[in-house]
Formats: sequence, structure tokens, C-alpha cells
Amino acid sequence: TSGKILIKGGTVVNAHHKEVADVYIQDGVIASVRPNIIVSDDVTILDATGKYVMPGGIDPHTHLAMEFMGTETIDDFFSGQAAALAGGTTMHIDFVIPVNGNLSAGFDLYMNKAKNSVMDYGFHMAVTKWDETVSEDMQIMVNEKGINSFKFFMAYKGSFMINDELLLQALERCKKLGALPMVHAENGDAVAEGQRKMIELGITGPKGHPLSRPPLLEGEATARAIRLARFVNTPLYVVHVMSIDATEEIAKAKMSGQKVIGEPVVSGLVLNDSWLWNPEFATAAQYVMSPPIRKSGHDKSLQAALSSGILQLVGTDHCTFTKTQKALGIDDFRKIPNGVNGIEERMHLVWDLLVESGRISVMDYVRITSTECARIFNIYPRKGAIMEGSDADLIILNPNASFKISAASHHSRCDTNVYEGMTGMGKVEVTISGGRIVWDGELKVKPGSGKYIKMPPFGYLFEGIEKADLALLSSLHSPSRIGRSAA
Ligand code: DUC
Ligand code: ZN
Ligand code: ZN
Ligand code: ZN
Repeated sequence: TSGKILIKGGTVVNAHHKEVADVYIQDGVIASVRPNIIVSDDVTILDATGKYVMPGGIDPHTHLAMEFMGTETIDDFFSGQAAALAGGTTMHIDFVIPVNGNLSAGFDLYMNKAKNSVMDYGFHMAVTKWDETVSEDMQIMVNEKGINSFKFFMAYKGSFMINDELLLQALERCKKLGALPMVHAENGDAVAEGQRKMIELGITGPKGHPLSRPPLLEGEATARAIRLARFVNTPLYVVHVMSIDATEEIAKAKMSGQKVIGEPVVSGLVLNDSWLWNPEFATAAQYVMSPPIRKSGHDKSLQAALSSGILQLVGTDHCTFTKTQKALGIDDFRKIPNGVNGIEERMHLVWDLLVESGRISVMDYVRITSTECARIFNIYPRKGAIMEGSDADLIILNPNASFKISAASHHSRCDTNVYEGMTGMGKVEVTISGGRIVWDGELKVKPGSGKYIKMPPFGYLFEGIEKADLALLSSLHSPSRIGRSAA
């Protein structure tokens, strides 16, 4: 084929607008969006009548080829990205894990892991220990390597966790560099104590996992991170928001004018913890992730918060381990590798849950699955939009076709799927990545076709922030919850 594609007659959806139009793609970018485009006969034509043409999904939170808890995720960049494309996601942002705390070595390692990518990708940098070298390396990451976000762990005591003193320094450093700090918000000291209690009580199976780290520990850490970010006067991104407790803290912060971004993940939106009580180890262990999947009720609140804008984009924390790998924790839930599926299922499950049910518009769907992520990480409108000049990463979704999820048919290498048997309406029939049809019911991926997307440091979040600091600090004396604006 010529590499030129015309998508005819679909409803083209952006976060701000939708209209029936044709989309013409050439040389990997969107060349034109308007009704009745006439083309020559070397152009591949796709009929999208009655269907939605939308920006490909961007998953802000994945772990591919990650060494973790004594093993490595079964999905690497090839299988994870193939799964993503089959599910309508055309870009993901993965977390670089430093090598012995070294950021540059971690970056090089992950660039190598990703070198045969079949779709575009970017990186956040996890910071797994904190010292002067790390602080200096952060500048290289931001100025030279295309990383504009750093993740800090308030949990995983004894390995990744950093205390408040170090977290404060890290927040200051991010602010100075124009980078966005992200937190895994659970109180790691209390989690360690909760785990000790479970083992002491003889609870060594998977149910010990949620019992040892209840929602209030997530709420506490979320509140603490938000207040420290307020004190430093920097924006904050809270990854994998799993509970009402954490969501309430984010809502409160937003009401006082603070820039806090909350990211729920698909597992938290659609699952509850009942599986973790299953007496069969292999069944329950599949559902072990951190923070844990919560009791029924938290899922509904997270859905409501996402629908109403309190939480503003959706990720997966895709981090898959096989039954055999999960069995590393057969005698001790603390050793079950943490993580669940999601990269392939996110677009379908969110569509069925929120759009098919009539709770959000198709434009809001595009916003929470794609555009918002592109904006937050400063790559909009190259990504997250169907506009002239944007990358040709898009999907055709048929609202009248159904999907069904099963480990027997998914494209991940994992031998289980936490969404096993789930069905719904809305099917991604075509995925286009970099101007190529990569999914039309069959995968047509090309190793090496995926590009590393550099994410530039922020301007808009940080403009005028120096001047604002003094005003903010004096306003923090105010007894009033309202009117804390730093302006
Ligand atoms: N939680 C998980 O479940 N997996 C990867 C890391 C994390 O924080
Ligand atoms: Zn428009
Ligand atoms: Zn995490
Ligand atoms: Zn994660």
C-alpha cells in the first residue's frame, strides 16, 4: 500500500468537539480533517459510517519488562504493545526503574528494552533512592532525555520508599526543573506494621494483602503528599488512586485551588476485592496489586469521580505476572509479585462502563483516555487529537459491536486475565499507529516502527511560580479554606 489512508464518513471525536468528517492520513500524520475529501485511487479507504473515529488511547501508567519482586513482568515491550494496539491504545508511558538507584543507567536500560517498539512510547522516571547524584541526574533527564515526570514511593519500606524529609527535597527539585512529581501514596511504615500483624495472626494467603494495607493508609499518604506539594507550591500527580479516602483528599485540594491530578486505573474502577477472598491461591493471587483492589463501593466512587472530573484521566498500571510467577508468594502474600492486566482492556472497559451506560459523552471519553494525558505530559496536540498535523494515531470504534475479554484470546503473554469473561458494547475495529493500520481484527505490527516521544519540561504549570511562593506562604496562615489562591 501507499501509506495513504482515507477514513470516510465516521464521527470524528476530539475532547472539545465532534463532527461527521473524513480523515486523510499521509506520511504518518493527519493531513486533513473535513467532509467529503476526494483522493486518488492509490489511497486505502476505510468506511467508518456509523462509527467513531477517535485519537488512539494513551496509557499513562504501564510496567513492561520490569524486574520486580524477584521476577520480571511477563509482558515486555513487544507483547505489551501488541496487546495495547489490539485494544486501541497507541501510546503508553512506562516507568524507568533506575539501576541500583542510578537514573542514567536506568534510562539507557529502558531505551534498550524498548528499541523494537511497535508503537510510540514515553517514560516517567521512578526515583528509588534519593541523594545528590540522583538530584543532579534529574536535570540531565529533563534537559536531554525527554523526561518531565518523576515518581516517588511513599510505600515499599526497605526498598523504594523515601521519607518526608527526602520527599520534600524531591518536590523542590521537580519544581526547579519544571518537572511533574508523581507519588505512589500509601503509608509504607504502617503497611509494614499491617503486614507484620497479618503474619503474626497466621494470615499468610492473598487476603492478607488487602487486610494489611486498608484505604485509610492510602488516604493518609495522599493527604500528606498533597499538603507537602502545597507547602512547596508545586503541582502533584497521584498515580493509581484506588480508594474513596484518596479521592476525597484530591477533591478537597482541588476546591482550594491546588493543582493535583488524580489517576484511577481500570482495575480500581471495575473490580472489587471479593476475588482476594477466594480460597484458591492461584485465583486470588491474580488480583494482588498495590494499592490493593478495594471493597465494593470504592469502585463506584472512583467511577463517579472520573465521570465528574475530580479524577481526570485513566491508566492501567499494567504489570503482568503468570500463575507460576504469582506462586512465588504461595506461603507468604508479601512475596506475591504485585500487578494486574489492563493495557489491552482499558479502552473497551471504560467505553462500556461510562459511555455505553450514558454517564459521559464520547468527547469526555476521548479526554480521559487520551487528550488529558497528552496535555498533562506536554505532548498535545501532537498526541491526543485528530487535527491537521497531529500524529496519525487513531482508532475506529463500532458502538454496536461487542467485546469479550479472555486470557484465551488476549494478546498479552499472561496466562490469566483479571477481567476474564467480561463483555460489553463498543469494539475497537481498527487501530492506526504512525499512519499504518496495525489492527483490523488481526495484528500487523512492525518491530522498530514505534518512536520514543520526548516530553518537554513544563511552562504553563510553573509560570510565575517564584512570585507566587511568598503570597502562598502567607496565605497558608489564613483560617479560610476558600480563597487560598496564590495570585
Ligand atoms: N503496584 C503494582 O501493583 N505493581 C507495580 C508497582 C506498584 O506500585
Ligand atoms: Zn474541532
Ligand atoms: Zn505504584
Ligand atoms: Zn505502577
